Amino acid sequence: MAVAKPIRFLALASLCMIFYILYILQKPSGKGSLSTGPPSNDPAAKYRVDRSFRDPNLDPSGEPQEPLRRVVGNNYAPDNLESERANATLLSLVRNSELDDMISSMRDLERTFNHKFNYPWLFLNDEPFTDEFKRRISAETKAQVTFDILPKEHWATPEWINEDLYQESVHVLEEKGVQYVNKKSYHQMCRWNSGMFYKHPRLKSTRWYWRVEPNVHFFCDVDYDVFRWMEDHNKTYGFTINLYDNPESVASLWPETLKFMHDNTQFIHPNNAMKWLQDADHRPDNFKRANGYSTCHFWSNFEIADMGFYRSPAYTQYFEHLDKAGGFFYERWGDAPVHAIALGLFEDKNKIHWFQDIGYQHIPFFNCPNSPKCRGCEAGKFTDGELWLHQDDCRPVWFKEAGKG
Ligand SMILES: Nc1nc2c(ncn2[C@@H]2O[C@H](COP(=O)(O)OP(=O)(O)O)[C@@H](O)[C@H]2O)c(=O)[nH]1
Ligand SMILES: [Mg+2]
Repeated sequence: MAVAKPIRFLALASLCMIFYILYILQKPSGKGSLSTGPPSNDPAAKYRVDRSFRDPNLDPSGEPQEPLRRVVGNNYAPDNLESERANATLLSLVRNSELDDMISSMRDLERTFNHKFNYPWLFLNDEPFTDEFKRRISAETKAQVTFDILPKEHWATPEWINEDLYQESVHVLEEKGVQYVNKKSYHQMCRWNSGMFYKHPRLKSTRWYWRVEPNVHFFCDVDYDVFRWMEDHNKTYGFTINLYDNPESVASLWPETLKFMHDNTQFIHPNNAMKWLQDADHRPDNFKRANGYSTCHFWSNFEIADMGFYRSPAYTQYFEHLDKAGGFFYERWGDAPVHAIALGLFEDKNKIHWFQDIGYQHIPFFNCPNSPKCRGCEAGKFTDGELWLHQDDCRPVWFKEAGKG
């Protein structure tokens, strides 16, 4: 039977339409879609260590799982001695000269979190804080604020560090382009953040800390008590950003770690993240130049963590071993890779939590979720710097090895 031409045309057009609709429904798309693939028009894709990675921050997300403790009546009032606050503090090591930047960080954290929960702030410095610093900082919160100086012996360069050898190493590492290596105080700061901060007398009986640096930003309302969340969900360490380090700054950190492990196998956790630490596939050159360590670490300018971990025999002995080896000065071992390696070896990887919901920036990187609780950051944006900086994002490897916590 012959079919009229207009009818044939209509049938063909309908078929095309059906195929087009099917194509649109299947196609992976950008922000807010429920698809699982990476966005097709992503200019950073060629720099990513895993090109099939789709940033979870593109997809709508909310708060972590219940139980979540919230403000009810005066349960978190600053002067409530029976408050529901955990044994925790907001903690900043900071210089007098960073006052304006510190106030900026503090305003963001007070606005998004702490004006509700009123956790105390502790400010530490290797020099006495000025009156102006104390006055202007105290005006930014209704929570308790404490200022203190570091015990001299916590900051001082250890006596076994040879000054000539240090100067020689600075010269070598400068040639290799390692940042800040000629600043002694930077080495001191990294060592202090690795093995000293939790020994400060003011923190003796405190369990939890949230590390806050000057000139960082917080973008999203956090309406539950993050410290109680860590406690309730049996977590040790919380992070937002996971990055590769400059391998030249940690060239002998992994070999020293192997020596320590050889003599201390009892400290290795059965559910460790060794595969993440030793991943050679995603940045093979880093792995090679860092002598067996991927250089991936939790970016430690943001940390919400249990100081019990650092006070454990495993970490205490590990830090002592590293400190004696001298790499905080002869190289530029950072507290971030030191914390990360220790966590990856001695802790259950399920106790490490990605705070997806805490919108955060420390120049030049972001953690910015797709959530109505956030303002001022673009969901899924990892950096506002050069596109090649995307190569430093090692979250895909952490998520693959350990999940999202
Ligand atoms: N009191 C004091 N704080 C320091 C010193 N060096 C660094 N810090 C602090 O240590 C943290 C890390 O230093 P920063 O300069 O931000 O290092 P970066 O983030 O690696 O560039 C910040 O909170 C600084 O305020 C120092 O010599 N004295
Ligand atoms: Mg910083």
